[in-house]
Amino acid sequence: MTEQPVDKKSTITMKSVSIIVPAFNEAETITQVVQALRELNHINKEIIVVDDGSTDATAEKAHTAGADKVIRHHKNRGYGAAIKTAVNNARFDIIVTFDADLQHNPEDILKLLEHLDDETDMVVGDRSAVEPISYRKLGKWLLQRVAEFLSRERIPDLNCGLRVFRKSSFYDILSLLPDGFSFSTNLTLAMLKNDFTVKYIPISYKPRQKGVSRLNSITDGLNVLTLIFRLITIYEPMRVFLPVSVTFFILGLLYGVIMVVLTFNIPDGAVLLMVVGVLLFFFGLLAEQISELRRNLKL
Ligand SMILES: Nc1nc2c(ncn2[C@@H]2O[C@H](COP(=O)(O)OP(=O)(O)O)[C@@H](O)[C@H]2O)c(=O)[nH]1
Ligand SMILES: [Mg+2]
Repeated sequence: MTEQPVDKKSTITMKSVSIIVPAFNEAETITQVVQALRELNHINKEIIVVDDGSTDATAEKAHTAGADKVIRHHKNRGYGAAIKTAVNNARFDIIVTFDADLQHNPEDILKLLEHLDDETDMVVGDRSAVEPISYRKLGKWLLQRVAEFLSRERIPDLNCGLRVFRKSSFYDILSLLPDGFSFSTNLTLAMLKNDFTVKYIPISYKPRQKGVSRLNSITDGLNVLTLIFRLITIYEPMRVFLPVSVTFFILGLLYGVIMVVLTFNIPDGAVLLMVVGVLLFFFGLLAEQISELRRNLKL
């Protein structure tokens, strides 16, 4: 790596980074994004645009605008799949992900890079102070709370598209990363659960001016619920299974004791509740073993 840390400024100056721009039908904005990234000084960079099966001229425009690499997926494979393709084709160890819709400010990349020191594995843009209020916020808020519960850390912005990390840490957790939009959420959580250090730095964020967001409130709302379930079972099953199983068991026990006192009879319902409690506990243990194995074997 060509890093010569003389002073703060030159530490940034010498960094070589691969900037990845995942794009799906962003012909209206990709030219401006690539040009703005090209104008970014103080870093040695390559710009990789992944056109994820767009039906418009995204790839051609990215190429004309001067992207170093334009990689095309023949069909739409998802945000996460696009990042994976790009990382596999990246020249440098430091990876930056940057949205194709002009919502991010390229100068913020330098800000994030400044915080990617030897003790830090990933720096994530934090939009919490500047993001407009929307109906999407409820799902996001819920997901964020679950993520904080699972990681036992404060997470101001779980899934910002502007982030920097190292290829090496990325490959360490690759097996936990999905192909779709939940990629960003999983990347943050997988890093935290693997004891990598993640920092959050406030960035500016503009509303989308052209094109439409690919997130859909209903399907993505449902996806949030599946995602929460998936995250829990992957990362920390017992933290959910244990309280639920204990609740079932105690309810059954209380019901049983009350009925024995009142009728000298243990009702089937009480036994059932306790059995469910015990079974859930064993399911939790099993899930815990699988989660542990996945993490150790990087399955
Ligand atoms: N590779 C890939 N990128 C996508 C897809 N959908 C959206 N993107 C890109 O992901 C980034 C963020 O998407 P966007 O729809 O703006 O999401 P939002 O900013 O959370 O509303 C943009 O650069 C999009 O072009 C997709 O299906 N595949
Ligand atoms: Mg956007």
